[in-house]
Amino acid sequence: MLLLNMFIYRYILISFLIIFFSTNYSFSEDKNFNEWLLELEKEAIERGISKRTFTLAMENVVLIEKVKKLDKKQPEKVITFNDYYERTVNKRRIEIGKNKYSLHKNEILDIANKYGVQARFILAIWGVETNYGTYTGSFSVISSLTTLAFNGRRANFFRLQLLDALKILDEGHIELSNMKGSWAGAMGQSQFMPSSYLEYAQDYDNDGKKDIWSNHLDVFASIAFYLKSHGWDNTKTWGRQVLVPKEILDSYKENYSNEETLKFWSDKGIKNIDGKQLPYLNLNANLILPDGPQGNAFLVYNNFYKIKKYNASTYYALSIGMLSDRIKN
Ligand SMILES: [Ca+2]
Repeated sequence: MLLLNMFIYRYILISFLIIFFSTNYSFSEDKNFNEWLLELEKEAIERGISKRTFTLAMENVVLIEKVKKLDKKQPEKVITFNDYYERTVNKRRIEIGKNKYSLHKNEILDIANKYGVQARFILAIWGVETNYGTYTGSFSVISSLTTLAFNGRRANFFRLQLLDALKILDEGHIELSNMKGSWAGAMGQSQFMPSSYLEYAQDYDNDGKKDIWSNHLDVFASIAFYLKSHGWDNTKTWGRQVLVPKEILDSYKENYSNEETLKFWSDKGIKNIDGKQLPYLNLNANLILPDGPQGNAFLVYNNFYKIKKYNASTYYALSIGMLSDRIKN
């Protein structure tokens, strides 16, 4: 009788657990997942991550249904640059950017100077990535990355990111419960993936922690160091919006290489967006037509391609450049 009661209680308990976890967890994955975790643990320990950190991080890990869905989602339908720009660089974001500049002026100018990246670009990236640190993502980085590493479309990539995230925990920069990010593991106010964090995150205030989640000095320095490490030149800007004569638009793709200068384009009749002459300089400048000949036109310099190292989207890099101009003015 006692045995039967115990059996019933266990059955009830297991049913309860299945119902409780079923939103995030499929029990058919159970066996595979445990084997996978054992392998991961072995690799983590080989990489010098302590068993204690691994156990603490992974004991309550969950596979997140929402992350699986987002991973399978098709890319958004194609939008024009103007649509993207309206979403990304609205009036409010420009105003907040200017206010943040005033608020943090001395600190951000010190950081701009130390790393060699103009303050307005640091602010623009901070503004677009996380709305100046206010939308940093609320997913557990460890659970998101585990979900993507266990059965995502780019499992190998995310497995390495997960191992890097464990290393960050092991180094003590952030508590597990505060290690939050986007569904795909981009972390904190600068939205660094764990591998970028390990290479570029900075402890600017020297408190022993590279805190891109809640320390704005570390955030500014980390963004600046990322750009500088990719070859940023703070004696130059990113580029400019331009007016292009019809003959050039008609023949753009066939006739021009990507190695021309401002002088060259000025001679071809390209003007600044306000109708003024371009600076007559030997500065390399590439003509970019993000939506083809009918849309906006830009001449971009080397720094533009450094912004693309942060996020490979052309719309993104143009928006960062334009937001930085609006913050400056
Ligand atoms: Ca710090």
